[in-house]
Amino acid sequence: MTPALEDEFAREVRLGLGGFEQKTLPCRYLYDEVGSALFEAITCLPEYGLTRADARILCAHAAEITGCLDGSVVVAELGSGSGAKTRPVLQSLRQRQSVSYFPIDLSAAALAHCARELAPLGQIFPIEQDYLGGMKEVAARRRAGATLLVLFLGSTVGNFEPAAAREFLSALRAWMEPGDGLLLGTDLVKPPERLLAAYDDAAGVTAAFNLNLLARINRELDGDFNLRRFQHQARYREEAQRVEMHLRSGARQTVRIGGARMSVEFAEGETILTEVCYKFCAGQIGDMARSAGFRLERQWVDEDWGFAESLLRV
Ligand code: AVJ
Repeated sequence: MTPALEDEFAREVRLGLGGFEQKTLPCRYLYDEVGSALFEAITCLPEYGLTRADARILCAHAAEITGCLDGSVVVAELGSGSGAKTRPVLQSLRQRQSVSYFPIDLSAAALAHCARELAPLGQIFPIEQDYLGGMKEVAARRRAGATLLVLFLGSTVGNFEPAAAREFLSALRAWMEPGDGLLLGTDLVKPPERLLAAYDDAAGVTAAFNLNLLARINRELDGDFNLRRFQHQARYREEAQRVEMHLRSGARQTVRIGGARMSVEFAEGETILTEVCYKFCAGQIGDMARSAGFRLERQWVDEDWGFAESLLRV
């Protein structure tokens, strides 16, 4: 990481682990190179049907989705990953026009991967930025007169608290124009056993993904977390409709993090909250859309897993 980003990581670690309340770390730090590779592995797990459901809907309905938008369309995507899910959307657009695609990602490796995969389908303009910074750039560079289709897939919107999700979608909308579309992927509420299995798989990949956050603090901030003294834990809070990922301290212990100039005390059983994953009812998405200045135009649901793709319009 650049020194500035490293400072920010240190600051957020100090903020999240330094107080007296529930300890917490921002989930975006789960995705360093190791974490991103582990997440890719999660998407292949039998227990984690989310990514396959997302891809199934896009594959089955790409023509309908792009058919909702008229005129010439340019595509942007928030968090492109490898671009595998996006392929059918670009393919269906290519049958009527030339394709311009702006993948936005903080990871240069992810952008390179997706540019390599999708280059045969059209012109790719990778943007190495956070989501809103990238949208600002798309707004400046999009072809005049074209309709913008923004893809926000994978239920990443579920990692925001509800108020923050509305704020984020409003900020996104501010970089869009009337007639533009936002395709929003959201995981739906399902039985707790299924959700818990999806976030605590038998092979322990999700546990490794979560624990890697402590390993990353050791690597980048000179921490001395003993990973054997922490355990991955997934909880489902039905009333809040959210899964939580925690790291639970198996003993009373003190951890020193040199790069954040701090020592952290853990009681036995105390946890660090590392991620919240909100689950939705199909009917809630229209309300969320409206409160952010969109209207819900169409929705496609995968009934096997319980996942919705919603086309929102400005
Ligand atoms: C890609 C962030 C949406 O919340 O389900 C997978 C991340 N965390 N397993 C999700 C994740 C644990 C995933 N998102």
